[in-house]
Amino acid sequence: MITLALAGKPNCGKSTFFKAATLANVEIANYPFTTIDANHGVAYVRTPCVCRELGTTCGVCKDGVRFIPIGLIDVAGLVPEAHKGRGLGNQFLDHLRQADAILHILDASGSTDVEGNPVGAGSHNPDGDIEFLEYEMSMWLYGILEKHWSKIQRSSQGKTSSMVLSIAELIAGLGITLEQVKAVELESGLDMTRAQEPDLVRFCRRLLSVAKPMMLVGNRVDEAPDALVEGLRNKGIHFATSAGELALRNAASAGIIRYLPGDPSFSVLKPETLNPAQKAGLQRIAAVMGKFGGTGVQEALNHAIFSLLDLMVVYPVEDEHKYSDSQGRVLPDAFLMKKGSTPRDLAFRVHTEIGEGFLFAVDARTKMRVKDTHQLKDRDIIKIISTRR
Ligand SMILES: Nc1nc2c(ncn2[C@@H]2O[C@H](COP(=O)(O)OP(=O)(O)O)[C@@H](O)[C@H]2O)c(=O)[nH]1
Ligand SMILES: [Mg+2]
Repeated sequence: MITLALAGKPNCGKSTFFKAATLANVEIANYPFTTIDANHGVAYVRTPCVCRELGTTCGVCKDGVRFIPIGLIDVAGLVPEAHKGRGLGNQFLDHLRQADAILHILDASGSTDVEGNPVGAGSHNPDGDIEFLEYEMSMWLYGILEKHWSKIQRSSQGKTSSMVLSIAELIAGLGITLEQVKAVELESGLDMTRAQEPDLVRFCRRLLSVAKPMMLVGNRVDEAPDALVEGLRNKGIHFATSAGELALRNAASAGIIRYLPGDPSFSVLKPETLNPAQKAGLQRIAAVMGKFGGTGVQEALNHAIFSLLDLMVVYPVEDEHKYSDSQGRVLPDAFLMKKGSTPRDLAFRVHTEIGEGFLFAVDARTKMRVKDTHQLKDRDIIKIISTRR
């Protein structure tokens, strides 16, 4: 499963974001909430379901809104010099292995210092926190390379191509591929055999930006002074109120409001059940949503999947006329796939055996056969013909 990690200093709201994003989706997408361990969960990206466009109803989406599961990891908070073992040290970096992309959660309210200690809203400029995650990650990766560097040099006998292979082998477990190492080595123009510490640190930074793309989420925006928000705005930051999203999802689960994650606003269903404090709380959230176009939590997840990772949604079906599987379930699955994926890739995604027996595919919209080299498009509905089933 495509997995995102939430990283940042302590107290920026990672766990609140995690809770908000993983909690109430059980009912929304009717997908089992899986806690693989304490800080792994299932979140969802939001997309308009194709069923509406096809003039059918699928039974999976909610009012035409489809939620597709992704993995989410709430990574241990990190402090400056974590790569040297400070705070929880390298533990957070270990969690990043499984991540396809990273949401760097910032405390946009400036209520916490660089170590995450509470200092009062507006007292710490979050601008200074932006750099440090990339720095810590680069130094962590550099530390791994450095530890094995003399061995890498010896075993590759001064040949750059062998060095690249050895590096890729060493860091394969971090979710960094040989192709990525090769591409960054080529782009760097670096003579690996003579690389010095600053060269390698730069190399590590670039490699991480390719293998673990990162986006900035300015959380706690509900308590952020305007001056801080304005200062952060031109840095490509996505603002969020995780606490607001959590409250809304809880209220929606309780049937108090009507709200789907990612909606720009909500409506109160049972005003009579609210006490004055709850009313005021919801009004505060509504005001923040009005200002930022929503709570920002769903938007951040969607941005990571559809923009940062550039994934698309493909619907596999077995009956191209009814858009259903063999049991008559309409559009039961929606897969997130890399752009450039082919019908054969989709077949393997459905099942290894289906992939191995792949013959051809049919575009369910046009009922036309598509070649296995054909690149799938976003929102494609595809029937796979395979010798196996
Ligand atoms: N006002 C406000 N407080 C938040 C928000 N997100 C988190 N917090 C608070 O920030 C503190 C730290 O949150 P937590 O999720 O434990 O942070 P973590 O250490 O990064 O996991 C808690 O007191 C949260 O209630 C938010 O969006 N708005
Ligand atoms: Mg936490």
